[in-house]
Amino acid sequence: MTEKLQPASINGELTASGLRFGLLVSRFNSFITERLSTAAADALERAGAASQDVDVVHVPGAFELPLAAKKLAATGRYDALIAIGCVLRGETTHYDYVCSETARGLQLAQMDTGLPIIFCVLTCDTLEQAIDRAGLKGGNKGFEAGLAAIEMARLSQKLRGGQRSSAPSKVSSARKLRRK
Ligand code: INI
Repeated sequence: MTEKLQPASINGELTASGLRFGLLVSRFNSFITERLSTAAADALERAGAASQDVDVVHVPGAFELPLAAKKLAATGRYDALIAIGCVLRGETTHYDYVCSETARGLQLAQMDTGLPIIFCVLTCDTLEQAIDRAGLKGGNKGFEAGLAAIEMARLSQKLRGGQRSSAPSKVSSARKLRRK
């Protein structure tokens, strides 16, 4: 009988000690974006990041996030960036342009530079929906973005170095952090 195949598992651990992060925060709808930013920083801190290793950069609106992200990435100082914004649907098509260009620009910046850039831009029809995603009913998307930044930073380190591990899954590690 042949043994069952046991593939090697490559995971990014949720340990942030020694990693450097940049948070890009849009001032537009700051009532929401500041809550997301606080929760993202909380996730980084709980996972062991040090204050001196986390920078916060403000931009006017979500549309400005991609350029600022690309410039921060080019400094070579960071292991991951988190782009934080909140776009609320208005009565014109402005919303569609801001959403699509912000998402496209951030993905381009991430692919061009090879640095993980976490997409923490809420795109909502109403302020109520945004509030639910920034700390109330739906949890906080900023905290999730913080965890994603740590995981992608660690995974990128491994994929650069070709290391393998059988670390615990993302889900179990995330649960442990939330219990702290
Ligand atoms: N920017 C946002 O981050 N959220 C919005 O909801 C928004 N709306 O609704 O207009 C918004 N517009 C500003 C935009 O991001 C740019 O800052 C502006 O167009 C200048 O380039």
